[in-house]
Amino acid sequence: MYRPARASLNSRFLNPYVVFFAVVAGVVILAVVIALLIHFLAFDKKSYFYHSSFQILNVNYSDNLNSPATQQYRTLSERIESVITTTFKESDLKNQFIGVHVVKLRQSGSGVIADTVMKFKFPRNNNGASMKSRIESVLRQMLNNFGNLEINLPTEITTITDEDAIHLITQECGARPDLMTLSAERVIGGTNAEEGDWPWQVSLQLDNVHHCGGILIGNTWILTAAHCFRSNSDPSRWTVTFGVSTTFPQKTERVSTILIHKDYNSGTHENDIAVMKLSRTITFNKDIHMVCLPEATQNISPGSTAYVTGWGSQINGGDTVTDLRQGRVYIISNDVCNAQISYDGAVLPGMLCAGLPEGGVDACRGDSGGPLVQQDSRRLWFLVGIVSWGDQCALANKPGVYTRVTAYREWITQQTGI
Ligand code: 4AZ
Repeated sequence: MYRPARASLNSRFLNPYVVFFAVVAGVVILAVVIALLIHFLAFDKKSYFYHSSFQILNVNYSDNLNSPATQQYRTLSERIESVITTTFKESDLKNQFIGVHVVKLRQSGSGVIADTVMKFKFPRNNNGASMKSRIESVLRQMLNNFGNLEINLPTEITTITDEDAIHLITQECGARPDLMTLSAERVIGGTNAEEGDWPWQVSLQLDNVHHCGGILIGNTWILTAAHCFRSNSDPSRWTVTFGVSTTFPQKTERVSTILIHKDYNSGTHENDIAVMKLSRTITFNKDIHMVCLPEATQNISPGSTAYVTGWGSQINGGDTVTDLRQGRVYIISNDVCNAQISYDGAVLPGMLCAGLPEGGVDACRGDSGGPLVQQDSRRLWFLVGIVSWGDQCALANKPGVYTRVTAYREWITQQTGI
């Protein structure tokens, strides 16, 4: 018997599977649209920075608080940072608070003022002024909660731009702008660096060709190795480039003076240290700023992590590279480094070893004069070594040997005033 076609069409339309999938697809599309709307209206967060100065009443200012390298500076800044962090983490702004950093401790009468930068994340549509007053109100509640610090609360906090925050942070030594995010540490060990990762690293160029690494330690001073000048020490033939690429540098500066340690010994590698003065003062930015120098007494613990960076060759006897590379190594005690299978007594007290027991990550030719750095408990970067020498590169039991910066701390001050 003949059946009209419509009937079969009808039955296909009413197929429960088709209806089900159509409904599911519709719900999914609606959910995605609603989720995107909620995301952009409520959850698309932006970072906001605030500047605030806290007066510490029960700590007397002393010269020990002049430099972030001293234990007193570190301890006091850590206490202030920790009290402020705890306060926000226990408040209703706990999900918005990202971090706080003491950018400077300064003298006020006989007491101390701590200048801080605080970072928060709020949805974009939030009212900035109301957030500022919520932050101020949380700070006011902190009054009873300062432990053994007696703090005069700031009457006001100031909203600052991202640029102002970066400026405040990068005026300080060793402070990369990422230090307030609690992000996981980058996994590195023989990989390319990104712009701003090692902002104190410079390339020292002889007749415009990369020759050695160097380290920005002030706005006119570069620290490096004495052996970089064995072929030539005429400042007019040297330039300094900044940024991760030596082919497209962010900045190039001329050199006015080269000061080489007068007792540098090319046979023993002793006193392998020199400083260069730049012809002009450098304006720091997020990608170009100075590292911290440790105190002469700072203890460098064997086994602790350090990073070495440079444009040196990737294999023994190879060419230097044009994009900055970074490697993670561990500090090795002079005793271990002087073992017979290692350097058999050639590592002198003014030197420091770092590497991996099995080799594989190391400085090499062209890295000389560059930095070996470590992070302190406040995540500030300190220079502990200057790439100096080694038996080839990355061999097992033949770690890199560095000039021990703590041993030359006085010498650096005598030459540069830093
Ligand atoms: C060099 O030739 C050199 N593996 C620098 C560092 C090391 C070896 C050689 C350390 O400048």
